[in-house]
Amino acid sequence: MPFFQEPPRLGNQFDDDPLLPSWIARHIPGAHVGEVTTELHELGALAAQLYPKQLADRLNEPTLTQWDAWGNRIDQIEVSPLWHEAQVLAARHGMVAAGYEARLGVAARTHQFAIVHVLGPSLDIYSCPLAMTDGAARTLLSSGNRALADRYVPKLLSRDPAQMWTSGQWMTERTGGSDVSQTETVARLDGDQWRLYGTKWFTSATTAQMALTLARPDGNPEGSRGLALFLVELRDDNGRLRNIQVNRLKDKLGTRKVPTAELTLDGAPATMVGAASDGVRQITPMLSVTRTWNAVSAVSAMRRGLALAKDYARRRKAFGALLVDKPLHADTLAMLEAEYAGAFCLAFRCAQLLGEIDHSGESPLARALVPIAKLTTGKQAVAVCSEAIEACGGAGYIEDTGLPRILADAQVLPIWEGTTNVLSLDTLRALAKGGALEAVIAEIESCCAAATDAGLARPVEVARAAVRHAAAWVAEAMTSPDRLEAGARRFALTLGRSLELALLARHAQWCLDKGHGPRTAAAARRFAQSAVDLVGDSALDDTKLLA
Ligand code: MFK
Repeated sequence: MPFFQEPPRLGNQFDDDPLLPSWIARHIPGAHVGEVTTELHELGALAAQLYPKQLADRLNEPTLTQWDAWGNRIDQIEVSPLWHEAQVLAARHGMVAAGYEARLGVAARTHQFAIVHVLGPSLDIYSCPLAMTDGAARTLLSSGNRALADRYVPKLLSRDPAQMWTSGQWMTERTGGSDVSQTETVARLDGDQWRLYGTKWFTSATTAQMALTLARPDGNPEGSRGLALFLVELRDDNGRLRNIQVNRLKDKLGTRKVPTAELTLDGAPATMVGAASDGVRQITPMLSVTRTWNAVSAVSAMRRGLALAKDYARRRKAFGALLVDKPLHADTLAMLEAEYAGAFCLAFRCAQLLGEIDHSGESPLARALVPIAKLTTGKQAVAVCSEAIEACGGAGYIEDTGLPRILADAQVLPIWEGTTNVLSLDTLRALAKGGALEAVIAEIESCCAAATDAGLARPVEVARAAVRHAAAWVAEAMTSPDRLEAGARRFALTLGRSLELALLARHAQWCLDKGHGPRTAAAARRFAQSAVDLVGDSALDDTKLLA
């Protein structure tokens, strides 16, 4: 009988991972833990059922039809069958709406992102339009424009698939997606109607019904202050695009299910959301929300890779034993699990803080943690997903196993919504506002102080030492702008990894105290063995020689 390797299978994506149930038990108000746990268990089963569909749908990608048979410009985008199903599931399961429901108070965001974490990886990056939809709802609610919020937010937060709208976020132009001050799109008044003219270079999920975007009202000055924030309804009542042309769909390394397009706006009608300037500041609520989605999606991408790699290790025999029983393979999986656990704690802490922002506005801690969580987890997702497919050997590199897509999709996470370097600089900007570094240090210290078990002594020591070193470095580097900027990524990653370790140790202590077992403590100890303190001055002259 010839040998055929059994492929990895996906189990219930809630039950399989003890970390999420313990986090829910700790952070969801007691009266609701049972109902949320049941809901997540059912979604975990749904996620597993959808996995074979994802594999079967692998080669279906969005298509653009620009012309009909009679020469009319139609620019119709058709998405994959699983995307149609994802739209229905996302609405029904409240993947956006749950974050705004009052019954769980500030824990609504924990509930929402737990749903995203369990179900999201089975929806072929439908998380992208959902993230922007959530960001648009938060931005409209924060804008003070009551009429716009009343008109659009109920659609964005609907749980009815026939009523729910999604929103795009068009910030990237040919001039780039980082320095949006160079935005070339202009806004002109046509009677009472604003109209937008320009090219948007990277508009994700162009199937959305609306978008928030930046444009420069005629006569406004150069630079980002001269930009204003606009809302665009993409289609008229007949479903035709309103003075918008889809030039092409983007040919991307990953996220290939997402219909990302390049658009020409040729007088697209738009509504100004707030004042006629300072659009970047007005869109920042969107950035905080989508960056939190990015962090949670990074964690769920790691989880998906690990779930498959671990299942494979229990099915694959080599050198006389199952991989899971091979000490080196088990050691590698343990290291990945620890990275995942640290990232999970930081992303879900960020989700919790988003809940606090929703209720009482932005705090210095939340302002700093969002970019730190996004940049740290984005990098971890690529590293962990790369290791996860390597753990499946050659099969991990073969497209029709479906495994390579995990890595290709993860590669977008450190790029969109602000690259690692842009967010490292954003971290410095957040800290420059005052009070934020102190808040990060206090967060780490309070976690460390609570982690009293002797088995957590080393993680606590490593987290404290790393943040102390980072704080000392930044205080000294302040005197040299070039040195500060050059070291910003190492500094921000050190804060991110110290936070992860401290939050992990804190959660491990809770798990020990409340009968959730010693597994999280093991993750904290393993994480403490990895590089947490990445601060280290590199001579600027050496950098010049090398770069
Ligand atoms: C699963 C997840 C899926 C997500 C799907 C998303 C798909 C969409 C794809 C994309 O759109 S990718 C493009 C994404 N592009 C970005 O995320 C932008 C990256 N660049 C930055 O973040 C820059 O730092 C920024 C554009 C904000 C810099 O612009 P400016 O004009 O030089 O900003 P400036 O002058 O520093 O800040 C303007 C105001 O905003 C200031 O407030 P004040 O006017 O009151 O002083 C800042 O404090 C404030 N601000 C800036 N960044 C902020 C912020 N406030 C809060 N949070 C922030 N992050």
